[in-house]
Amino acid sequence: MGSVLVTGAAGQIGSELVVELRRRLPDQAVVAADLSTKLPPGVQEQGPNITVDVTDGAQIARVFEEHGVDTVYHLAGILSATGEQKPRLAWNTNIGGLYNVLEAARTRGARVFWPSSISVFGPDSPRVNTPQNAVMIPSTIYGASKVAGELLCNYYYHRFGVDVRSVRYPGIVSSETLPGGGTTDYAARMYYEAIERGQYTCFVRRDTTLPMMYIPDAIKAAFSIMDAESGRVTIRTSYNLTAMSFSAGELAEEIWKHIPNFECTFEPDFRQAIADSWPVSIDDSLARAHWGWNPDYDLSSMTTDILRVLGERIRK
Ligand code: AKB
Repeated sequence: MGSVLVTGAAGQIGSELVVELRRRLPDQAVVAADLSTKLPPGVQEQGPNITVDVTDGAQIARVFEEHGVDTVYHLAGILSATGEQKPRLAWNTNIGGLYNVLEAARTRGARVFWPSSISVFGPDSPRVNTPQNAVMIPSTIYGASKVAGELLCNYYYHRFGVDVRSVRYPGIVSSETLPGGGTTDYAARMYYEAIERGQYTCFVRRDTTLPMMYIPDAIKAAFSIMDAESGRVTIRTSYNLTAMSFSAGELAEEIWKHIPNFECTFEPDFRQAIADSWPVSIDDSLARAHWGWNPDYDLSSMTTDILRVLGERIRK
């Protein structure tokens, strides 16, 4: 039995995915890899953990070889807001890194999970209930790297038979590790600041509505598509995926139900234009039909759960 490699293990999804994988696969090595040497305690304590630069193809090939990797969750990447400030870094990391991972996977016959994003869509895509095959002309370098990445995955599947599977994540709301450098970060941050300080200045307008998902559902989606029988995963670019859509104002109102003194103000910055170019809701019927996608959380149940989890952590 080979090992499972998770790149971006210190990140928002990686830090929780590693813990879940180690719980699911007690007899298999789950190798947590990140550029940063600072891994969250839950990941750090269990091991094996390694430092990896995904843009270094020789290093990636060596890691696959040394650890006998047969499955990789390739999560390392630069998100939309940081991408606009550092476009070259975003392209090199997101596309160079994916290319290196797909090459290593091809050589070793490993399976690959790679996250795409709603950022593949742009101002010309229909914004409501955006279909799987809507026009994809994004306005960010991050979105461009996700479109190119989807095509690269599709190419490696059809040309070399690499079993690569992908979903287009919406904004992810997490409690363990807060997101960094994204446009949808305000959602997780609003919960955190509501508990920690009772006050938050949101960087998008009150009426900004985006597709979102609670982290347990994001992890469930990764496992569901990876567990699905190969023949059911007929889309090898990436699947549309969602759980809920809400505006920043609706999110604040949901938090007020639990924390009546919470103060939220709205001061849009450059991330507003990015948010305005993305869908407000997503049609994920193909993910539901092909491999049984079905999220567990809506805005109300997510809010109850995350405020409990964050409250317990902050009180400790
Ligand atoms: C971002 O905001 O950049 C990401 C995404 C939607 O892909 N969370």
